[in-house]
Amino acid sequence: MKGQTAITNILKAEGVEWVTCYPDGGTASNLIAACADTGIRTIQPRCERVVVNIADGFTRVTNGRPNGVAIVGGGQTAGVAFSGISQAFSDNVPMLILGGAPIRDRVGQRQIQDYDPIHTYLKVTKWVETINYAYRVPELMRRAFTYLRNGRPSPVVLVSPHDVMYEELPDEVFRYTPISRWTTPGNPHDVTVAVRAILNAKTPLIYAGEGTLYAEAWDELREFAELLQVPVMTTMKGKSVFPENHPLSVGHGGRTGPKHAAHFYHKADLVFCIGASLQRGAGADMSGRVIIQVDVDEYYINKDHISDYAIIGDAKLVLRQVIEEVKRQTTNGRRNDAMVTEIENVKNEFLKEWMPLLTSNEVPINSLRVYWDLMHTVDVKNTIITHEPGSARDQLCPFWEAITPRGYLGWGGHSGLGSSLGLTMGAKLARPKCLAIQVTGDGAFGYNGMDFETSIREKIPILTIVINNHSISGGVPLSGKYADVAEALGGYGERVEKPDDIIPAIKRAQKAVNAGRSALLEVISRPRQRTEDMRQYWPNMRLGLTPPPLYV
Ligand SMILES: Cc1ncc(C[n+]2csc(CCOP(=O)(O)OP(=O)(O)O)c2C)c(N)n1
Ligand SMILES: [Mg+2]
Repeated sequence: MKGQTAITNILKAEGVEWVTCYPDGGTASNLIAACADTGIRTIQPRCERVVVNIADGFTRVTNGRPNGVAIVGGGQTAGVAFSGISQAFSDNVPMLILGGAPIRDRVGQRQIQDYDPIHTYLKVTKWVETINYAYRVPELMRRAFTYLRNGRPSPVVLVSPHDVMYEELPDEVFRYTPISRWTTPGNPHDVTVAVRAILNAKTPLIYAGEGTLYAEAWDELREFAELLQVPVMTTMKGKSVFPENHPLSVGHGGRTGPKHAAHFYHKADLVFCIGASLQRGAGADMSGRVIIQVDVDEYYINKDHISDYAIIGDAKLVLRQVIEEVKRQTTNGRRNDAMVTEIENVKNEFLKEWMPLLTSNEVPINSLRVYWDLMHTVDVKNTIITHEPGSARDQLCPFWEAITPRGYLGWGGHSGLGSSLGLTMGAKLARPKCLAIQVTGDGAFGYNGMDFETSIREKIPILTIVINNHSISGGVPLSGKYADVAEALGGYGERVEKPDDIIPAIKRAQKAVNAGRSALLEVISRPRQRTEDMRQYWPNMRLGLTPPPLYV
């Protein structure tokens, strides 16, 4: 058996039905051919970064079950893939990247396209290794999937020199059994003292991050919150793990967030953080409160904040323990109906305050109106929405009510402009029956806009909404007719210039997507000044969450 066949046989055994890829005339090209021979679908975008982004989006939406797999080459192609990989690393995405490496007998001789894969990827992966002999394929793939399925989610890179692809390995060496996911509960003592602390707190807040999604712990989270009637705030990446129409939801906190998030965040004397990094900068700063931190390992414990209590373990198992312990220390939890009313009141205040903008008839169109109309036109339950960094994210997030796990896809440890098109395609592949939507600015669309064609060619129909304000966040003036671009690439394109046309246009676009054709709505929006953005559009500036830096 050839090295390349051993790799694709293992992918097949691990339940991989398709890979994203880009040929390089070397390792990647061989792997692509071997995938086809093994019956694994190959999806080919127009650049390696999108190769990574698609597999990344898929991995997030499946919570790594199964993991997405991206095939890229070495040398120059690795450079193009790098920003996608570093972003997946910054967001803890457990995806596999198979790449190229210099031919074995020329290592270190600066051959054409030479590069050092280990040092290139060392800082942006949980594990990177070279398959230096074909007979080592099962051993190293076994290790790769062990890292991918267990512990802290994170990308893994395995690179192979081209010659390993066609090197033979004896059939008797090829032994492979798919890798399990092993999880552990918390130390019972840590659970007991943490529950005692939360029961002693006056105004506790639950703060759930994306780790809770990866652990698929949404039912337990809800049961725990309801048992003590504690408000639940999520991180931006954790948004959707708790239904935002639930009476205990106070939305999310991140670079922006709704008023109710800010209100309960300010009030909290104790925060029960679960699967959240508490990284400074992007999320709400939790200093000054008693912190209980539940995480899959020690990495984020005592990192940017002091963890007064820590429970190391799988979020789902720990929450189950916490629920049982709360029941043991109380008689059937606690009620706090006044708090539920308080959440409802602040939520209503927030919406009242912003309603004039959400329903604005301004021309050029106010983008908040677009998000509001969108949310009230699509079937939110069967939608996955994501966005680009910048105004799209900061304006959409506080108002989009996520009600199903992964119905909203938060990302952006590295906030790389141009990532969401690939992420959206990956989300669609994970849930083909959902409407997958990407909201982007005109600047962001410039990064990977041509990959709209990939969604058409590869039959991954998605909806793209370009907020065209003819500028990069109010800066350098841009030009372009993006609806025309969509049509030229074979999709459905429509330019929307009047507020009353938003909903009919969304319906027409949805019809195209349902018929299998990607659609792009280009909404002509108001060119804005940055200062005005800050004051008028970024609610957290007004509501007192951590101020967002301008360009992130
Ligand atoms: C690769 C990359 N470069 C730069 C940035 C910083 N950045 C974030 S948003 C933004 C402006 C994007 O402009 P556009 O997509 O038109 O959105 P607008 O704010 O105009 O709606 C920039 C430059 C980034 N996040 N990623
Ligand atoms: Mg713009």
